[in-house]
Amino acid sequence: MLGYWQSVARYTPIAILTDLDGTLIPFAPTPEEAVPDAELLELLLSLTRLPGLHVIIVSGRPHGVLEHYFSDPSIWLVAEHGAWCRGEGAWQPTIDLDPKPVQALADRLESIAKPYVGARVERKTWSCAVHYRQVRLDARAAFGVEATVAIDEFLAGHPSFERVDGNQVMEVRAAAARKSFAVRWAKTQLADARIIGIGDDLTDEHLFGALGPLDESVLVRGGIPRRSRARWEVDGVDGVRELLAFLRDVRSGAAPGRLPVTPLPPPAPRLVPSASLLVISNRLPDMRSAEPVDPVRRNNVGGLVSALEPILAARHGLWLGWGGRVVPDTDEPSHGIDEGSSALAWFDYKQSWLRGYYNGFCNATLWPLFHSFPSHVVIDEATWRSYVDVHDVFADAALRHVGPDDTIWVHDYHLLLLARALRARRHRGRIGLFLHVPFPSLDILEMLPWAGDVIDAMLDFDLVGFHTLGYMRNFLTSAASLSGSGCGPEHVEHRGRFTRIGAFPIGIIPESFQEQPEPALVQEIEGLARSLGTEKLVLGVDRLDYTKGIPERLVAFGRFLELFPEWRGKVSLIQVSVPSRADVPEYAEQRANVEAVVGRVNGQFGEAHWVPIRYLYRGYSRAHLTQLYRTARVGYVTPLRDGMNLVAKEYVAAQDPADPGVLVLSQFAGAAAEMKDAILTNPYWADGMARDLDRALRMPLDERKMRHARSLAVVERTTAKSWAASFLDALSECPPRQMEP
Ligand code: ADQ
Repeated sequence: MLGYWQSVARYTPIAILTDLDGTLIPFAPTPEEAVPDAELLELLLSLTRLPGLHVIIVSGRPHGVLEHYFSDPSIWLVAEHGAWCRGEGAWQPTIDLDPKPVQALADRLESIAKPYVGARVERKTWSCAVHYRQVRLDARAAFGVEATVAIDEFLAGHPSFERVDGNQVMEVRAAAARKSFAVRWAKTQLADARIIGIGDDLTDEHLFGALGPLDESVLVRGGIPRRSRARWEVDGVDGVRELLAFLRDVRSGAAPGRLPVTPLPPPAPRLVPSASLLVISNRLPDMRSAEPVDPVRRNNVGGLVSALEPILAARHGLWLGWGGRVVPDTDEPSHGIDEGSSALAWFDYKQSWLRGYYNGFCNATLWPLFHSFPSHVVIDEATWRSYVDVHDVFADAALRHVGPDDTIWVHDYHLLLLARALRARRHRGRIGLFLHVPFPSLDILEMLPWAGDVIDAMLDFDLVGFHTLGYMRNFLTSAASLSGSGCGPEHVEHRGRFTRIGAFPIGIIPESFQEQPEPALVQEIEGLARSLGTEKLVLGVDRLDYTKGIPERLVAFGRFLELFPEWRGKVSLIQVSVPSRADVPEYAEQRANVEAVVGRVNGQFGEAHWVPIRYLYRGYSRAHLTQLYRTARVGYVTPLRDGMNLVAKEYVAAQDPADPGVLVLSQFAGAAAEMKDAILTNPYWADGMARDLDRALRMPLDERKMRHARSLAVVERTTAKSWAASFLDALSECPPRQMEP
């Protein structure tokens, strides 16, 4: 651990983002009495004098107070939980809201507080806090009722504000002001900076939650023990100061003192006590119909099921969706509940829904549109109408299972209008959407005649989550342009509705790709490799879909054999493609196309003792996939566009750390935003892909080990479980919706 923290301390550039009260200085009976001392100022300045190191104080205090305490411009400041920041220049506001209403609330709270000795109202620009620590115990209840009535009335008319209760303080503040803003701001000001976030209270959890896989989060122990997203902890203000001195001394080459941090175990998913949780996806994880079970679908949702199951079980939750059976339009679709390890509420589709909604608008319009394939996009008003209508079916089905205040988590592009349909049925509870596919740029989205409607309906969700910051930015730009909404860095405000926007990169359950395989399975995969007459294997694993870039990959492999003839007879590519949407004509075409390229490359280069490409059109069990991943020297994951791409993470998880393979990853997969130690490649350029493959095959062991260790750290940090927990945490923090009477 000492060596690890020494390497953290030497990293350049580094940014220390630290809270003030309870972290750098101890709490005092009133904020005015908690003041930075000379020793602290000297410690902070000695850090900012070191090249490549920045100190940013991130506090809930008013910006004027921070300015007064830290006038030296080398210390950067983020005040009022992210509403103001001061970097190289003058103070900048980060939110665009009229502060007058909250100031009027502060006036009202002050007049309520007057007769209560000890009650104090603290004013900030977009917030006000009511402190009642010093109000006599027997007067607190009466004061609390009066203040709460005033605050509730205010919140009913001002959806951009929220109430946050602290230790003997109630605060009303702009919902957009979050300490997570400080992380994004630091990353834009200081490109490639590694962040050490330090804090003690709940608002610091937003900061910890926004940190990337290479950043460090440090919880300051002192108050009531609580669950935290932090990776490390220190003991009180003294521990923080000791840590800062350690960082300074290591970095400046002086003899460091004791390292005061200890590791914290990763948090268990928070199981928010609530009546229930309803998860909705187009298709249910397990089919109750008599159809043969499609292994990909099972595998595909496997991560989702394992991530969501404990949460659903603890909250008496339910998963709702299409059970997989289709009935003629003349029949009444049936519905029911299957009780299993998690309860599944299913209903049947009518034939016309499958045609118009699922194969039509979902798969022939939204899928290519969101993956930026404009030439594949079909625009058809009839399928759009079907899409709108099926949302009513889903909304009615949902309300059979939840009360008006329950939380609903909706998945993917099939259900973008669902919050609107639920609000129309007076659902007040929180509704979140997670989009598993990319969100395109505005110029692509605008191809859709109903783009404005779609965006407007998405703003009826309380939280919309994406895999990456890039998709999130595309959404914010589209929302601002198509619906004229007001956008902050992490929210959209439109017609009195407030929608939080966030990036929640999905992960896998790494352990399930690290189990020891049965010896028979090892032999089977070894036999497969031997039958190809090769020394090294390159592996592609995908659903057979045009977005996955399979023909392009095979063409690039042919090019690789042309450009690097020394590899002929020594390297083979195994491409595993699982059937997908085979009833859509375009997908059948894709299959024929892939088979044609395989034939061409094998015909051109193959020899009696060596097969260049082995194409396997089938699904495999997880154990088989794991062993294939382990055997392959290169994971060739080159989609033309992909929301995340879990195969990239599975490949990394399955490697032997002592002799790992190399991941060659498309720069257009969402995973590329996190997996910076893969070899990133451009799937549209065959020669570039060929050279990247050559480089991966020649990579020395030391470099392979180093890149793999860093990629594995990413895969283990953001798992399927932490993804589900952080989305639900963020959803539970959304201010409740006020319904119009
Ligand atoms: P998919 O487009 O299905 O998912 P991906 O993330 O790669 O893409 O997941 C595919 C899953 O299917 C993997 O778990 C893989 O192991 C499995 N699989 C693929 N081929 C298989 C085979 N032949 N046999 C067995 N299993 C196979 C969508 C988005 C992605 C996003 C996920 C999750 O398109 O971008 O990563 O959702 O949000």
